[in-house]
Amino acid sequence: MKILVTGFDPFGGEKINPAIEAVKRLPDEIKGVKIVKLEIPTVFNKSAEVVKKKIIEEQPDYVLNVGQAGGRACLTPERVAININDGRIPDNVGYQPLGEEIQKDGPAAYFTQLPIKAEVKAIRDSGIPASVSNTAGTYVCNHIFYQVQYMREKYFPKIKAGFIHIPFLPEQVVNKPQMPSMALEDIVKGLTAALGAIIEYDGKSDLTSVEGQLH
Ligand code: PCA
Repeated sequence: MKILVTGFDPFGGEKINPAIEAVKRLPDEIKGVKIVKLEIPTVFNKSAEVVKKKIIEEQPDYVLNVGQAGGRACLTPERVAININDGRIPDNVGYQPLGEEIQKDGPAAYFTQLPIKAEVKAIRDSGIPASVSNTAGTYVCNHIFYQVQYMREKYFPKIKAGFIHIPFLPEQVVNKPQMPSMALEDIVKGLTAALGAIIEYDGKSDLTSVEGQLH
């Protein structure tokens, strides 16, 4: 079995993106499963082309995309990707879509195939805070999550795919004292635990646990 894990490059004026920093530091193998790592640009469409090329090359069983969610305090496996590009800021080539569909012939949304509740439990069991998220936003992270789901539907039906958002690193918030952050080694530990859960739940349905939110 093989899992492709991607991390975005820095965007929005940041010098670093914890996503690619953490992805780079993941083990090359977890529970006997090969982990293939890939840096992708924070750019609408181009990010999807880069991931598609790597899927064709590597033929992974799973794809997990990882992105920075500045302001979140814990690791958040995402439940759903929606068919909209609505940039609050331009991407890394200056493109700022304001409410366009990602795919004209795609559904409004896709649910992940990954066991998000099992991921959350495994991350917490490793000593790192986690919760299920019900929105990946409307920027490049939601975009890649949606695009991989669309690719899966059209070209790679055997793949299972999903997304995890992660907090800022402490060095990104030294001048923002109210902003949460998490040490890189803790993010790596949490992602490793989440990947362990994905592997363990291969072929099984997700854990049943209380992770719903009122709003
Ligand atoms: N986070 C952004 C895009 C790249 C990243 O790491 C997002 O949440 O959309």
